[in-house]
Amino acid sequence: MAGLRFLTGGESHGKGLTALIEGLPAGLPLSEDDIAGDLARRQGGYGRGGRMKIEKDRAEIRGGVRHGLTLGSPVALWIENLDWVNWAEKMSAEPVEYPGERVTRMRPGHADMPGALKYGFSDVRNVLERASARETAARVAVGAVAKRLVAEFGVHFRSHTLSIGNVEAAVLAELDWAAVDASPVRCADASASEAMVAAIDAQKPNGDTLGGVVEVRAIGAPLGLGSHVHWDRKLDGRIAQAVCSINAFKGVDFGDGFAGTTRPGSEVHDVILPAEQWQGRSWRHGSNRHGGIQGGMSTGEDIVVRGAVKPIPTLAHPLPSIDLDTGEKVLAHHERSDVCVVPAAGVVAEAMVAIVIAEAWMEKFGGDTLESLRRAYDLHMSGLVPRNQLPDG
Ligand code: EPS
Repeated sequence: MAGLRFLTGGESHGKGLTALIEGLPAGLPLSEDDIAGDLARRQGGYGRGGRMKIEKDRAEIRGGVRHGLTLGSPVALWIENLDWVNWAEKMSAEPVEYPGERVTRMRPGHADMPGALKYGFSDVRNVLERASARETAARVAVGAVAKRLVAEFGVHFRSHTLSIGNVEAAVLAELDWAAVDASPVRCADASASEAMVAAIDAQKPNGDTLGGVVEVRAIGAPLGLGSHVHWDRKLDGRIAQAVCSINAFKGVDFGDGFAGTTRPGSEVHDVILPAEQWQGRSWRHGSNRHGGIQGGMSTGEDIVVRGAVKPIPTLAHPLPSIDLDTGEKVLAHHERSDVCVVPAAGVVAEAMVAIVIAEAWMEKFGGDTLESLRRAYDLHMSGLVPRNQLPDG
């Protein structure tokens, strides 16, 4: 089924991150600058730790593009870890004399415990290096490529922060995306933004961390991505999987989602009303409580996805845990860490939603070239009209 797929490789303090994207059409304009902006957005956000002062993420295109256009072959990306020089011995691929202290004090809430036991490691570092959210830099690079593809058809993506800790943004009828970009926590509500910064500051001396909720919108996706016919073709199911796969994400909902469960159906479902020409049709939903997906298919409305981000589990004041070697009670391992990653998590979620939309796009419109994709897209769009307006209708 995969119309587009990708893999990433690399550890947090290894030499760098690799991403390989398979299934892009030939002829798509693509440059490293198309990827740079999102990588920089992911690195920002109030509440990050010392690592982001070291890294200056930039994706190098190492394959699949010639003279600014994709070739239809896999696009290979490389992001260097600038911190690698400080870890060259500890993270060496070759055997070394001093591999560094082993990590054995497993962090509650991290991949440490299940990972070390499942893979039979005596050093938790063998798990935590790959489980680290550093890997999300590679996903954001892939997401930028996915965005570049669907941008050819006018689709774009936004994200913002809805809450951090117990500070919630006001529900705004119109979101000011410039205000989101200007906010250190990527929140459109200026007073909530200030309160979120204060909440993060308040946790720092406690050595504690904060989670929150982010929202992603895919704007301009046409009706008909995904399908109702099989569980694994449903667009909402696929987006949920992709967003939940991001480090620290614990929940996903669409449109009114969980909030809609407290109201009767008549107050939840979006009525379909006559409208001035909209996407070729003379009707449109009166609201978008469904979040742009019905029956596993996009409806043409904005796709609205929210993700719950737990407070990250690396605490400067560590929680009680167990030592992997001895089984005795200890305090969990702590290195340098972030207080809050919610603003960055929104950028990562945006990338994952873009990847699923681009995947579904390639399945629906297929094609080896951007031009053939365009033809299939135009044909599809011309059919989304009342039956009596079809040539043989
Ligand atoms: C992370 C711990 C921190 C974060 C890291 C994820 O890294 P370090 O241990 O080097 O201080 O900064 O995130 C990134 C490196 C990144 O690029 O987002 C963890 O344990 O998950």
